[in-house]
Amino acid sequence: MGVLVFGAVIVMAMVTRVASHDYGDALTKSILFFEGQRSGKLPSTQRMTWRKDSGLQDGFQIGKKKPTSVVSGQLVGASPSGRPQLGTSRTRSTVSVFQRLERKDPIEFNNCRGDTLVTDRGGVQFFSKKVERHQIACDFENDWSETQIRQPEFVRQVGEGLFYTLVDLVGGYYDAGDNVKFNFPMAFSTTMLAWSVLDFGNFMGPDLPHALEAIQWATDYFLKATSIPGFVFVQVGDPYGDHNCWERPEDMDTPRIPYAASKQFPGSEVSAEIAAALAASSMVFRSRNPAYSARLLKRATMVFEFADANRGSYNDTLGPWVCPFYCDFSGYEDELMWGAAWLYRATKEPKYWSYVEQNISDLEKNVAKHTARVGYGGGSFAEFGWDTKNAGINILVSKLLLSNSTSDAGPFIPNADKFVCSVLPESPTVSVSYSPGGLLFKPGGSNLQHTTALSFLLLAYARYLNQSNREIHCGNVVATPARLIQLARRQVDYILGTNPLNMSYMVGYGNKFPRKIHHRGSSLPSIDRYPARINCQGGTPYFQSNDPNPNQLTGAVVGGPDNGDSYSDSRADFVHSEPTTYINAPLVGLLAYFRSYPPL
Ligand SMILES: *[C@@H]1O[C@H](CO)[C@@H](O)[C@H](O)[C@H]1NC(C)=O
Ligand SMILES: *[C@@H]1O[C@H](CO)[C@@H](O)[C@H](O)[C@H]1NC(C)=O
Ligand SMILES: *[C@@H]1O[C@H](CO)[C@@H](O)[C@H](O)[C@H]1NC(C)=O
Ligand SMILES: *[C@@H]1O[C@H](CO)[C@@H](O)[C@H](O)[C@H]1NC(C)=O
Ligand SMILES: *[C@@H]1O[C@H](CO)[C@@H](O)[C@H](O)[C@H]1NC(C)=O
Ligand SMILES: [Ca+2]
Repeated sequence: MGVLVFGAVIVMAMVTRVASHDYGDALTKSILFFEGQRSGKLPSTQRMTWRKDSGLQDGFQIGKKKPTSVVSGQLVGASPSGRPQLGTSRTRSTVSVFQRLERKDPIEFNNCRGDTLVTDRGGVQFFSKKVERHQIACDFENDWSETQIRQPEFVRQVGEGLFYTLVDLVGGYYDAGDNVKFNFPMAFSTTMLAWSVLDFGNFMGPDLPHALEAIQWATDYFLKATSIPGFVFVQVGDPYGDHNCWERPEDMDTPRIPYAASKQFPGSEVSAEIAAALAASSMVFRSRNPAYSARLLKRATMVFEFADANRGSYNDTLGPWVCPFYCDFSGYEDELMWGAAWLYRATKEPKYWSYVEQNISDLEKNVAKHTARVGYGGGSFAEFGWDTKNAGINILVSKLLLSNSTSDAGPFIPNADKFVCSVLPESPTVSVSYSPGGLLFKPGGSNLQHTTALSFLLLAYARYLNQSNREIHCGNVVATPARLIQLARRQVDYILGTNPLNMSYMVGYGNKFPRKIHHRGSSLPSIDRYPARINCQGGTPYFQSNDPNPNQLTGAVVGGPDNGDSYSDSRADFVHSEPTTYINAPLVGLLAYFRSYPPL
């Protein structure tokens, strides 16, 4: 016993003596990762060259018959890309949907303009004889009424908010290891990239231009996704079709259905998060590209207005296609508040401040209402991620309040303090857990998303606190800004390799890192090496192979180890081996800061 304790002390001493990480190298890579996730026409400056153009028809597919690729029979071995959070387990409804996809007979029906629309491939692809480019097929309000659809029960299954028109939706990012463009997490990742640049851009050195490019790759796409007044595209690609295949994005032949929120089919969480992303990004580009910045801000205000005026969750309007992938668990109220907070920062218009101030007290209730079943440990003020913005709102607003001694703090600063006390391991009210090796854990898959997002908030808040000479009291425990920064650094160091396995969870950083990540493009040979098409099922042997991935997705941070610090490096184990854009986005800011402030 005594010997064991002694051994543990030695290990800990050695871990703390480990040489400082090369945060600059990790920063470069963390941004490079976004190039590997790009959809659309790649520019000549593309550095991750094994990736090629893809999704060039996104938004234009309707009216063009494409070869079908969904084959009858068993599912490919590919597990669906998964990133549930909040302790919900992923629902595997894939099989029943697969049967739905197998349906052979097309369905014909007329839309409000009299165009004949034919569904194909089991009702997931739509064709119109008369739809013109860039023109809305018909007034959405009058469309999809059941009397015009010959088989309403089927179309309901498909999703009533299904949108069919031709609109340029080329660009944006694949969220993770699959080829769907999920705008909800994409927008959150963009907001976090923008916040990273706003707070830590000065520390990015030669990587700053690349961070700006990474933001603009998303905002250019969001301008397209919100280009038709009254509509906000929330997703491109039928996720079931996509997840049934293991295909390179460059070979994609799965249905690229665009889904949109509208007045009649609200999607306030996605719309408000897109507004937040556009507003935050407008601040990033304000001095660098004033015309572009103004465009982003104008669109942000319009999209926010749309989200607020047509309140509702895309769960309810597009549920069959957005759940169980990026369901809205926490409700849309937090995104409205978050969008308003970013718009207040970007415009300084008092109406946005009143919006935040007047609604904040309801937020906790609202979120509690939605998440009673899921059960947040410690209250919603402690939550931050693509689904729940609460902790982020409090900390974002605290910056404004702490620098403004005349204003009343309201619940924001106390809530931000409570957030810190829910994360600090020595706090009496800690609600997260830590692995024996020191990694922060929260329930739900893809754990490093929690680690990076919460660490980002700790660092950002520490700097706001320091500027106003504050420290936090968690019961009898005093949390200084320096302590918050130390904890955030500890988490980043763990990710980079200061952990019991000595394993970096960032692909391409250090010598020991994940080799078999759950990522279609990375695990299949690149077009350069294998130009022939690899179809839907053709990728299965690569998915099942025990070989390392042929293409290095440099900078990708995976879901991470389990809560016993083990990692199996298995492609099928998507909860642990899949990278996502929202794991990396907050990490970009953290690495920038630590690059300039290495440990003393
Ligand atoms: C959205 O759907 C999920 C899964 O069905 C559910 O758990 C969640 O409560 C829903 N969210 C809202 C805001 O209704
Ligand atoms: C927020 O406050 C405004 C008044 O500023 C009110 O009109 C609006 O309904 C509130 N929004 C929510 C989501 O409760
Ligand atoms: C900061 O204080 C000034 C003066 O009281 C006030 O006009 C302004 O709205 C305050 N800003 C915030 C974010 O409270
Ligand atoms: C805290 O503020 C002091 C004084 O402005 C500054 O010198 C120091 O660098 C700040 N520390 C951090 C971690 O920001
Ligand atoms: C990790 O590195 C430390 C220090 O170099 C070493 O003592 C330990 O055995 C390594 N652990 C593993 C699992 O490789
Ligand atoms: Ca939410």
